[in-house]
Amino acid sequence: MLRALIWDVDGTVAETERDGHRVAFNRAFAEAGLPWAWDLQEYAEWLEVTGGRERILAYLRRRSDAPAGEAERDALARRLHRRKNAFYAEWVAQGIAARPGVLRLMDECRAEGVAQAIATTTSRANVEALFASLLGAGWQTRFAAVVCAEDAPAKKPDPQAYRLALQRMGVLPHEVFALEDSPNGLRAARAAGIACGVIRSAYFAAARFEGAAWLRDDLVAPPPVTLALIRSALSSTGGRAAETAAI
Ligand code: XBP
Ligand code: MG
Repeated sequence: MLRALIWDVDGTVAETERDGHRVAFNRAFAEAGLPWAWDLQEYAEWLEVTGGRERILAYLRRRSDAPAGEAERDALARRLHRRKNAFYAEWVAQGIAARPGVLRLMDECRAEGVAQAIATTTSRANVEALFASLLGAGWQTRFAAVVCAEDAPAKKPDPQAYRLALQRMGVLPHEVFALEDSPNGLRAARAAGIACGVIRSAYFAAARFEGAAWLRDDLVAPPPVTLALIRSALSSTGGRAAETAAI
């Protein structure tokens, strides 16, 4: 029985990476007087590192013009990441759209009493900004659990965020279904024993998604992703070894 739907955030709920996070990282670099900028292609490579602070730190370790000591690099990454999140919040405040079908599926969950949770590697402040913009001030009441970077420091593909969401909701892996857009996100859900459908996003359009319950370009192309469709995917996988099936 489907008791809960767990949402990934970036790329799944909204297309936030290309014009949101990426540009905000670049603004933080520029503000700090650093001659670094991630173009569309380079950002695709750095997106493999989940977590914005971790992404900056990995980049600093690679650059010869970054501080040589790990402690200084860590301090710089934290500083840049804080500023990056402030720039990201500014971007979200200008107005952002959910991906097609997301709000409809969230409403369907509410109407049918299916609990919802968030399991993301992104910072709490970014989740706050995004969902307040999409759903309004009382957005938290919609979710039985909101698991962010601060709650689950072991980032996807580690299953920590998903395991914590299960624990906080008091549900078992075979009773829930996850929605993701990235290979690391899919791996995290599967490692927690959760069946997972993938909605391709701009940055992972060509990625391979082995073990997805299904793989789609969006939630709306016929047949649209509804709770009935998710229930049928969950029962056909038994919530365990989900196989990729195009629907
Ligand atoms: C995607 C991420 C995040 C964002 C940046 O998270 O990897 O790191 O790119 O946000 P998800 P932060 O798909 O799990 O929602 O700077 O706050 O980490
Ligand atoms: Mg994602």
